[in-house]
Amino acid sequence: MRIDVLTIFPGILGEPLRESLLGRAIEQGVVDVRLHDIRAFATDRHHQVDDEAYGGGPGMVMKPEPVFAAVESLGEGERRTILLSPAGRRLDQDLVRELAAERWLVLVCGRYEGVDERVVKGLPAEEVSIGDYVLSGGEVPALVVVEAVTRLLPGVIGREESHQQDSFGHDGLLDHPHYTRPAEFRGMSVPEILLSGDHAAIERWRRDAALEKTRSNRPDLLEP
Ligand code: JD8
Repeated sequence: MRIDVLTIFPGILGEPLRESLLGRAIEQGVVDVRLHDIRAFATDRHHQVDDEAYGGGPGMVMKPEPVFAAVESLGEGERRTILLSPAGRRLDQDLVRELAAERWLVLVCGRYEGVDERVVKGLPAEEVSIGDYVLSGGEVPALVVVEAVTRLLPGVIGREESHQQDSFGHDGLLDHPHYTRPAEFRGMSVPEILLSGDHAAIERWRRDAALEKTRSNRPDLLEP
């Protein structure tokens, strides 16, 4: 899969993309992530990417021309263009699966008060939000999309990191609690059953514990 990320702060994404699972996926060529500096597509003397809001008020708005020029520099082809925005469709694992089925994604990161609305209408771009809290720009949301999508690509997750049983897998439950050595830590013991070697009993315990954790922490996930 190819993912192009358009931003005025490519540095925010550079290092995180080189680390861990994501770094390995990129190195193996499973995903081809390309960062583009929107400022390089501003044609005026000062490479201005923002301007005052029509209608007045505080704060600046990202200009449409450099964003369009950056997107158009990518060439043609079947792709989904996404603008990260607090006004967007909320990202969940269903949307992540949908995006992971695409061949090519273009992620546009705004800053300031946001991007000129003609970017949505004209590119066109779908708006996606990673959640109901306020961030300063679309870069961290874009990184979230890249990581969530990349994990689902064939060959990225091995036996070690199996996602068949992950939280928000197809069963829609939170994950069961996990324990590792030591068997007792600061007076807290690992549940006996996990030390028993009885794999069927362990499976039942994990299923119950996942259900209980979901009831307790996220009852909304159990509603029909
Ligand atoms: C893009 C500018 C900041 C947004 C005024 C200053 C996503 N879940 C999310 N929360 N926040 C964002 C996000 C915030 C952004 C931009 C994404 C571009 N800002 C603006 C409007 C209110 N602040 C996001 N995805």
